[in-house]
Amino acid sequence: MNEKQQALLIESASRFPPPQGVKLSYGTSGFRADASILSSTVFRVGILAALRSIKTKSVIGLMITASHNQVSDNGIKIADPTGGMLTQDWEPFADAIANAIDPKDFIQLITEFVKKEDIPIGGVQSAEIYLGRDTRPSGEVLLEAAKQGISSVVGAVAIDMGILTTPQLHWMVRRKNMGMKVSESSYFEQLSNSFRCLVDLIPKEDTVTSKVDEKLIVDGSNGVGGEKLEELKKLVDGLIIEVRNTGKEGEGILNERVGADFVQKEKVAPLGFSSNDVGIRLVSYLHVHTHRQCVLRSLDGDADRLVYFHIPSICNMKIDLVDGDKILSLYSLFIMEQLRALSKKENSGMIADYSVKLGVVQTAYANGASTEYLKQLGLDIVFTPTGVKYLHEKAAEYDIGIYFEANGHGTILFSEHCISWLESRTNEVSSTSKGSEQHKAALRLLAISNLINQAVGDALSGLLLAEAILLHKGWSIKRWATLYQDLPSRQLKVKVADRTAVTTANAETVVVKPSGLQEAINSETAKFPLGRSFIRPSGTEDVIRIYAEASTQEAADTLAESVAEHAKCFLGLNKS
Ligand code: G16
Repeated sequence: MNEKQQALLIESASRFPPPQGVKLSYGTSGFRADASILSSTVFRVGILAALRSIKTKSVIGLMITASHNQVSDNGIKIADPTGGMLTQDWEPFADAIANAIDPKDFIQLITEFVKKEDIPIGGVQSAEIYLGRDTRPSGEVLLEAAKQGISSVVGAVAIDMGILTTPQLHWMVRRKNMGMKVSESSYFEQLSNSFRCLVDLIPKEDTVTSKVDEKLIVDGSNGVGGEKLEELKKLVDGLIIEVRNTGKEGEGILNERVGADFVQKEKVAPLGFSSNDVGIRLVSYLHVHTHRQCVLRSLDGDADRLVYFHIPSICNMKIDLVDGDKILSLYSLFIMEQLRALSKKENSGMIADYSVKLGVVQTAYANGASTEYLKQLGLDIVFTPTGVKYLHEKAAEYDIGIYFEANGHGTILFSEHCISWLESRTNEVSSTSKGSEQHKAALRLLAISNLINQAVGDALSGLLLAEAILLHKGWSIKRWATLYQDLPSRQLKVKVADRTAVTTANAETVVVKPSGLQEAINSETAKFPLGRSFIRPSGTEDVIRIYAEASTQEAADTLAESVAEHAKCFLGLNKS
C-alpha cells in the first residue's frame, strides 16, 4: 500500500471511531446491532467491499438492513459478485477490522490482508459498489458511512441504488456482473414477465378456478417489501393482491408484531388482520406473510423471507401456518412433475438425453414431517447449519438445488449447464413437438429460472412462483397445507450471559460446549414420543434459540421450556 492510500485511510477512519467495550461479530448474514453503534462498522465494511471489488474485478453490493430485527437495530449485508453472500473466507477479516480499536492495528490489518490476497490498492485499479438500504430511520446516516469507507480506497466508486429490498440489491449485483443492464424496472419486468409465462402455460382444461383462493392479502411487515409489492402488482395480471402493513405513516412499526419472523415463530396473525379475514389466504414477509381466500402472506423487514397462513376460525387469531418447508415442498413437487414430463418419450422428437440432478437443502429447524414428505418424494436431502450462506453453497452443487429455511428464506438455483440444456430442449424441437407436454415442461422450468431470484431468497419472486404453481394446480391454501401435517413445534429465545459460549456440531443438532448440556437435552427429549430438540446461538440477535418438536403441542411446549431451563442453568442469564 502506498503512502497516499495509507494517509487517506488514516484520515477517514479518524472520523469513525469504533465503539468502546463492544465486540461485533460478522454473524449469520453480516453485522447487526443497535444502529447507534454501527457507523464505524459500516464505514469499515465499505473499505472491505472496495477491496473485494478490486480483487474480483466485479461489482459488489452493500445493503444497509437488519431484516427481521427491531426497528432500532440496523446492520449490513454484503453481496459477492455472484449476488450471493460474501465468501466465508473473508469473514475473519471482516471481524478483525470491525473490532480493531487502535488505528495502527487497523492499518496493519489492511496492509497484511491486501498483501496476502494480492490486492493492488492505491493505484489505477477501479472498484464499483452498489448501495441499498431499507426503510429504517438510521439507514441514511449508515449509508453515508458506507460511502465514506468506499471513497477512502483510491479508485472506488459508490453507486446509491436507493431504497430497495435486500433481494433486489443482490439481484442487481448478479445481473450487472453477468454484463446486463440494471434497474429496478428491469427487476419488476423480469418477475412479471416470467410469472405471465408460467400462467400462460397452464393447461386450460386443468384449471379448476373454483378451488383457487380469490384474494391474496399480504402483510408487508411495515417495511420496504409492502411498498415494492404495490409497484409489482401493477404489472401482474390475474392476481388480486391487497397489501397491509405497508409502513405508511400511522400504519405501525417495522417488525413489531408483524412480519414473517413474528408470524412463523409466534404462530399468530400479525397486527392489521382480524376475524374478518377468516378463510382468506394470507402472506407475511420481511419479511412477507401471505393469507388468501383468502390467502394471507407475511413478508419480513427487507422482504427476503416469505410465509403463508390462513386464519381457520373466528374464535381466536391462531393461524394455520404454511412455512418455508411447505413452500419448499410445493416447489419440489412442481419441479419434479416438470422433470418427469420432460423425461417421457413422446412422439415429439424430444428426448431427455440428460438426467437432471435435483436436490433439496434444509436446516435443523425443518419440521420432521416435511423431511419425511420430501424423502417419500424420493428427493436427495442435505442439511446445513442455519444461514443462507450455507444452504446456498450446498444447493449450488445440484443441477437444480432448492433450499429453504422453515422461516421462509429460500430459493431455487439452476446450474448453467441445466439452463443451456433446457434452452436447447426448447430451441431445437421440431415443429411437431411444439406445444407437446415435454416442450411446455422445458418452458416452465426456464420461466421458473427467470422468475426465482437465483442470487438469494426473495419474498416477492418466491410469492409469484408459489402463486403460479397454485394457479396451475388449482389449489387453495387449505389443499396446499394438507401436503403433510406438521409435527407440533415450539421455538423460544433466551438472553444468556454469553451466547458465544455455545458451540455446536452436526448442522447445529448437537451441543459440543458447554459440556454436559447435550446430555441434559437428550434426557429431556427422551421423555416425549417423536421428541427432538436443539439449541444454538443466534447470529443476528443476542440470544440463544431453542427448538423443540414432539407428538403434541403440549409436549413440544414442555420440552422447549425444560431445555430452556437447562440452557439458563449452564449458561447463566444476561442481567442487562
Ligand atoms: C438471516 C439469515 C437467515 C437466518 C436468519 C436467522 O435472515 O439470512 O439465513 O435464518 O438470519 O438467523 P439466526 O437464527 O442466526 O438469528 P434475515 O432475514 O434476518 O436476514
